[in-house]
Amino acid sequence: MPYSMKLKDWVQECANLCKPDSIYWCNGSDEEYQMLVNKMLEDGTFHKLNEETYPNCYLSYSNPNDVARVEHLTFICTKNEKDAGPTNHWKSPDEMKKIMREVYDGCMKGRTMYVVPYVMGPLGAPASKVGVEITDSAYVVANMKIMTRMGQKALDSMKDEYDYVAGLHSVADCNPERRYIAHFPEEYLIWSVGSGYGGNALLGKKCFALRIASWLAREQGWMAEHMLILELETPDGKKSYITAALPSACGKTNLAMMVSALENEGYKVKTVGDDIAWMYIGDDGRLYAINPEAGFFGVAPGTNPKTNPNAIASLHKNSIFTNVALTKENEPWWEGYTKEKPEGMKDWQGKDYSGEGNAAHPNSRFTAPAAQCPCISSEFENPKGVPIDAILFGARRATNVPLVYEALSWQHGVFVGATMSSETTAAATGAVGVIRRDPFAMLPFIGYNAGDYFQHWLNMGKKLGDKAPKIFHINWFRTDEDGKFLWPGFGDNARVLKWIHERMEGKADAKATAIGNVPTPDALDTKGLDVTKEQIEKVLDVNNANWKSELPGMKEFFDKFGDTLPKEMWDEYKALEQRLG
Ligand code: OXD
Ligand code: MN
Repeated sequence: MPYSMKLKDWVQECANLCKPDSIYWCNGSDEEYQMLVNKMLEDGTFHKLNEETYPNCYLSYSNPNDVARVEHLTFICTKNEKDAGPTNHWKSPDEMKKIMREVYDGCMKGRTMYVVPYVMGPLGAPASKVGVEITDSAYVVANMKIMTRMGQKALDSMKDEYDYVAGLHSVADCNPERRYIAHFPEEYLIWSVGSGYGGNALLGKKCFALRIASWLAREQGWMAEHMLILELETPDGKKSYITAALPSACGKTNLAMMVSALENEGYKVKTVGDDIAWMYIGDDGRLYAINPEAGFFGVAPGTNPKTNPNAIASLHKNSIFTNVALTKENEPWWEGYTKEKPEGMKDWQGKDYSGEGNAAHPNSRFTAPAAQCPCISSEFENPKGVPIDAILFGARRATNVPLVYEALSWQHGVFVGATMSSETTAAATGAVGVIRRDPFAMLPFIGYNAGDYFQHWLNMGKKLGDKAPKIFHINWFRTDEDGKFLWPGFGDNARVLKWIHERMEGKADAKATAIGNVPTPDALDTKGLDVTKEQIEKVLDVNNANWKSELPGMKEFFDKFGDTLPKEMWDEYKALEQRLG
């Protein structure tokens, strides 16, 4: 999986272009981390939090114009436009490089250029891969230390001097007019300029582990997905592994770290990953997943000891907070952390908080080491990964979409993934709460033509045959007429996992509907739950008339793909249309 230049030559080429004062190769040691922290404390990038309650934790404010992923400035630069497909922004590699070279030219004058080698995936795992990020941001280096296996160990993991995905990053002048997140998948190359925000700047995450990796995965016969990986221990003491694709800021971290409401019944949840899964077919023909990341870059707002005690425990030491508010006690705070707003806070830009509007930015984040998570699975570092029994697709939908349903086959499951739609969130700039199609929760992350991506999913299903995981769709966010959530969510989502598990064992009842198999109200374990039978019926309801109104949007989306849409997707569309009557 080679980049075309020897690592040292590429670093020199980048230095010639960006003209830094000095070049620093990161070794990944704790001393180095401390050195970077000290530098950032000195120049004001980092603010030290309360050492007693948040030891070794720091707060950083971003430029207010730079708080989220910028999908409109994110490009897939393939030689042929068709290879980027209708869901990506495209520019030819030559044109994009010409534009970006002008921004890069001399952008690191007066700065240090950090060379950050990193491994995505457990060390020594056959599915792991090396990346090297060049950046002028110490904040990025510190985050990469938490989010990846970074430093000398990555250099040691390279098979030869070409064995890496290359990523050049500079915050430059952080100008939204000169901000580009560009991918050159044919070259295994990423160029990012003008932003310091995680998803744009920590190049191991979205740029490599999803966009470039999805391209590689198609070439090489595996899958790179925007999915959490959870371990479900069942009363018989067995462990199942489930991946779930949900759009950004729709609760992947909460689901992955859930404290099960059914622990007493023996259903326990452990975390393998909260954002990205790399999946490959093992020697036994089953699908295995590794988490390429080593940390969590989680959405802070809404996270509290009730909604996600494991995240709160994970972030209490050795963590970085970005764009949260600051209390008088020098502790981080965000909307939903505590019921009452503390008095005398600074807001996410470090200004005295007036009490009006948000104190923390809606997309404020914590960066925390996965190893600190109390519920991290013992399989987290397993180089083989974990065998996947079920794949869930999820969305944030107030209407129409029931709490859970089971796809009728792998092919139907691919159709369910391809037609996913969800309300937009603050993780990307743009309007929040608008319904958009988000196939496989990968709309902003598929590094090639999404039609070819659907075909790749179909091909993987054929290879897996009867060993393919079962596919389900979940929606925790359905509301009643008054806009109130019908389902309690959080730990009670274990009740849905129980039904899914029992379906896989051939035990639980389901009702066939036009869209797939939905639990009968009695098949869902609602013992001890304070919801009415009517509410359960509502949250599971599939209304054919309403679902018919979903069809035109699906068709419009599929029409964009022309001949790159697999015929099977139209077959499934017609079958759904027919079942809806
Ligand atoms: C993320 C995202 O940060 O999806 O994980 O935006
Ligand atoms: Mn994500």
